[in-house]
Amino acid sequence: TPFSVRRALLSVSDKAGLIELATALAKHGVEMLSTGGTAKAIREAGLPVKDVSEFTNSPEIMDGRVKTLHPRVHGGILMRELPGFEDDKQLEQIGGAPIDLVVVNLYPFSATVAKGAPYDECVENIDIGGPTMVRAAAKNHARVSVVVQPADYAAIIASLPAGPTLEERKRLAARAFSHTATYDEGVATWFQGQTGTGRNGVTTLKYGCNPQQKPASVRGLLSPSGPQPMPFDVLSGVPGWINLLDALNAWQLVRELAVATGLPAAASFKHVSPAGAAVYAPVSEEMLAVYEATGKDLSPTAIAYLRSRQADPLCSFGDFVAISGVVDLSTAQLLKIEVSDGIIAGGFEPAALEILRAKKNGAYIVLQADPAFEPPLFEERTVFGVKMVQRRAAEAVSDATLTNVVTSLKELPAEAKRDLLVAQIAIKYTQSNSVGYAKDGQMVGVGAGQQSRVDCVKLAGRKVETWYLRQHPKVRALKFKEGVKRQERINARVRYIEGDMPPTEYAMWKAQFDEEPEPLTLSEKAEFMQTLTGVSLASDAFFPFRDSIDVASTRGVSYVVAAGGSVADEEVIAAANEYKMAMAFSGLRLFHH
Ligand code: 93A
Repeated sequence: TPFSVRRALLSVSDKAGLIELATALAKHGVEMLSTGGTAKAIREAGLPVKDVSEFTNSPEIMDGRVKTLHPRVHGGILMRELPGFEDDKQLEQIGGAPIDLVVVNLYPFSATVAKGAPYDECVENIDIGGPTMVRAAAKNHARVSVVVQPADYAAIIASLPAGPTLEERKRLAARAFSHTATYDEGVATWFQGQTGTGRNGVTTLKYGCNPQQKPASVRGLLSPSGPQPMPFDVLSGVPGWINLLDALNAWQLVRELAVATGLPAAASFKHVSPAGAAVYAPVSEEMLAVYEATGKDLSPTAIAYLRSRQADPLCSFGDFVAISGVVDLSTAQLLKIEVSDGIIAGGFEPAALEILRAKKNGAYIVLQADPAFEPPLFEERTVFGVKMVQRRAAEAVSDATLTNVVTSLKELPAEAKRDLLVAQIAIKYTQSNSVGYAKDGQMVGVGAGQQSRVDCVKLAGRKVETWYLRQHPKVRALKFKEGVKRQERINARVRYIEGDMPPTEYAMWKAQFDEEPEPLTLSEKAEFMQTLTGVSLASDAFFPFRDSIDVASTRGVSYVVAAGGSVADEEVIAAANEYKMAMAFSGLRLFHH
């Protein structure tokens, strides 16, 4: 039911379109009440208007801080004209009169902040009276229309003299509450930045996903109990967007891995997927030599990181590191020589922190995670103007995912269980599709972000092959010239193993050695790969065909965990049986984006 508009209250900071609206209201005999500047503008246009101070019989005071905050205004807006209510009588008793249309737009708080105004000016631009009227009018949309932006004036003009219908008033009310909610969010966020420091404040990022995506920032969530802290403090450096995505994913990974295994855990991230991840396990002298880490004093945490970095040291170049516990001196010394972007950890020994802070001339990013932090159960993000909300993947990967062994071979030895857990937890934080191979508590091949499952299995399998062939006697025997740098040696070994260098590249490669190395032949590689066994493979969803199992069989896979639930399950189980693999169906899909 449309109501005829008897009385309107206009109080606008943005005066655009005001006179057109006031002209139409005047033409339809609507009485206009207005505040200082708005009244002045209407009056100057030669239209009749009553000052709110006259309506309330109470002057605007305190430089306009109190102008509409009066029972005659709020009674006039909130008054119900319904049977059984005596609101009209009560309004009359206080000398008020019904207001049917409220046209308000608020002090430009965000624009004031954006132009870099001083603190006091920002505070002065927090509108109090405006939102109060807007909320009151929106609440009483059964009778009152509320307009918060010039864009809606035309529709109001068109609706006169009856005024907007109930349906329209509801839409206007929804718009009004969205308006005040975002307005208050702007104020709350500003205060978060003013009053909070570190994880309790707003952190400006180096830039967003790309250098041209500026400005960029992060902050904890606003909540009914106040701004929430972020899960980390920045101890050194200025993180960028991707650094933080790496850090937040990597931290979750190592945290879950340490809980699941009871061991120190580490991860080495690149582009929001792990290049490697590992828990502590003893390393042989032979492996230390392959990893060029002989003769170092390595703590369990340092070994966990060494193993996470050495899964795929080519990919880990410039990584973001996560350590589940406290970074000790041994780990920091290991990191000192690696090209790396930053680290997140549960803590830092002072001497370790000093080393890390000095890295990259002080640009190395050091984040201290709060081990006790728990995120809310629901998470949201915006993509292309769409807000997406979901329950987060809160369920921990546990032994329970390994109880439904579907193959003829039923036994999963303790080491296999550990490796299957490590692999599942690693791919839980890997961009999908993903699969991961693990051995001895170490990821030895992670395949991320492929659209087909078998491509993941192949990609990660190629990494497993490279990792394992680095242990081949011919690779270990490569004698580099003096002065060839660490990363160059790493890359050169990988290219030697891959064996697909075009002539120009080969000439440059060869120049790194005193003597031209003999090639590593296909048959030598195949023969060596035969000796790899006991590898565990985890998939973030079911296998849609047996092809993935066929590929996995060439990389020493003995144990598999996948979600299961494909129409091809029987065929996949049969394939696993042919290769004498033990395979569990976890029933848990682990897609991650
Ligand atoms: O300072 S206030 O919070 N106190 C008030 O009582 C009040 N009433 C309206 N600000 C108040 N307003 C705001 O004044 C409106 O939201 C609008 O943005 C502005 C219009 O003032 P003027 O008509 O003097 O230009």
